[in-house]
Amino acid sequence: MNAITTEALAKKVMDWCDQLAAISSNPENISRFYLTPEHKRCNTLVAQWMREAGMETWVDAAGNLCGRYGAQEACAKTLILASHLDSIPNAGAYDGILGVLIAIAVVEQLYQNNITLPYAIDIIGFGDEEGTRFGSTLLGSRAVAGTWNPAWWKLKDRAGISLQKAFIDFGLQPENIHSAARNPDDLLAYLEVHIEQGPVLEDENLALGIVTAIAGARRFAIEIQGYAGHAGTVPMPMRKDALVGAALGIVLVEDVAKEFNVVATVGKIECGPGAVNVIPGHAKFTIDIRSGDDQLRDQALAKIQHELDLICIERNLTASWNEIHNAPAVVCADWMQSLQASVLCDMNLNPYKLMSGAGHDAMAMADICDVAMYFVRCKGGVSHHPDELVTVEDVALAIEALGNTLKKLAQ
Ligand code: HGY
Ligand code: MN
Ligand code: MN
Repeated sequence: MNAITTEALAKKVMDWCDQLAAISSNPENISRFYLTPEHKRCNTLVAQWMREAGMETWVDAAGNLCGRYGAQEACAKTLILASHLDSIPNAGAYDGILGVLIAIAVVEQLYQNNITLPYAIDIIGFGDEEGTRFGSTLLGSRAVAGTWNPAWWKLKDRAGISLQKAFIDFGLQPENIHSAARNPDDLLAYLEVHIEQGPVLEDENLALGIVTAIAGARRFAIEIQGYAGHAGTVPMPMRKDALVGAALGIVLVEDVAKEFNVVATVGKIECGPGAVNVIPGHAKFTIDIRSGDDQLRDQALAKIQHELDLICIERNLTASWNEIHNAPAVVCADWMQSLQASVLCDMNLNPYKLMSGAGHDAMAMADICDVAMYFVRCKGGVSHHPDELVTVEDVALAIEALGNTLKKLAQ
C-alpha cells in the first residue's frame, strides 16, 4: 500500500474539520465547551482518527485527549504536538482543532511509511483553551504543565455549575488532577500549529509563518455597584446609575488602549435588575488586555483602574475588580525558530517571523519546556467568527512543514 500523499492528507484534515464543526451545543453554529457532552463526542471522534494513525489514545485527568506515537527506544524523550479542541460561542471551524488534526495527519504519514523517530510524539487536544465556560483559560494545558490552581475548582459556569462538579459529571476525579502534569525532564519541546487569526500572512502573501512570541494577557470581571431606582421619579443628578458608570468605563478602556498602544477589549456586559423602567443598580463587564510588553500592559491597566475610580467617585458608585486570567508574554525558543526557518527555506518558502496577539496553549506549556508555533494563513485574518477560513493548499504546506520539522528534529 503506497503511503497517502500530503495533498490527500490535507483534504482529509479539511473533512475532519467539517465533521468536528457538526459537534456543537448549538445546532445553528459551532459552540463546543469544556467538559460538555460535545467535548466528550469530540474526544471520542478525534481519538478514533489518532488510533487510525497508529497511536494509542487516552483522556488525561483534566479531560484532555492524548495520543502517543512511540519512539525507536522506550526511554526516549517526547515531543508534544498540540492545540485545543474547544471553541468560543459561534466559532469558526479551524481555531484550535486545525493544529490537532494537522499533527495527526503528520503522524499518519510516518505510520504509513513505517517511520519511527528517536523521540516519542504525544498529540494533545486540550479541552479548554478559550475559557468560554468557566471564564479562566488554558485550563487543559495548565493541568499538563502542572500549574493547576485549586482556586479554579470554585469557578462556575452560567448555570452555576462549579468546575469541580463539571469534572465529576464528565467522569473525572478532581483529586487526580495532578496526574495530568508532565515531567519536564521527559519533554523534548512543544510545537503547535494554529491559524494566525490575523491579517499579516495574507498581507505578505505567505501560507505559513514562524511565531516569535505570544502576547501576555490579563482578564478581569468588573462589578459596578450603584442603586436601583424608579426611572420616572429619581432626578438625573441624584442617580447612582451603574450601567452609565460601566458605559463610561468601556469607552475609557478603548481610549487608554489606544493611548498606550496595547489591545484591550470589553467582550461581555450585563446589568440588573434589567427592566426598562428601572435605573440599573448593578452592572458587570469584562476586560481582556494584552501586549507583547507586560510592563506597558500593566501601566495601561493601572490608568484604567485609576480613571474608573474617579468615574465612580463622581457618580457615587463602587467598582470591584476580580482577575480571572493572567498569562505573561512568552518567547518561542530561538533554537526551534532557527529549525523552523531552515525547514521553510528548504521548502523554498519565506521563513517569515511574526508575533502572536492571540493567546495559545503554548503559553502554559512554556512553564515546563521550550515552545514553538507555526501559523497558517487564514482568509482576511478573520477568526473567532464563522467566516474563519483556510485553504487546503495551505493546510498541505503546513503538513509538509510539520513533517519536515519532525524529521529535522530527529537529526
Ligand atoms: O483569546 C485568545 O487569544 C485565544 O483565541 N483564546
Ligand atoms: Mn480562540
Ligand atoms: Mn486558538
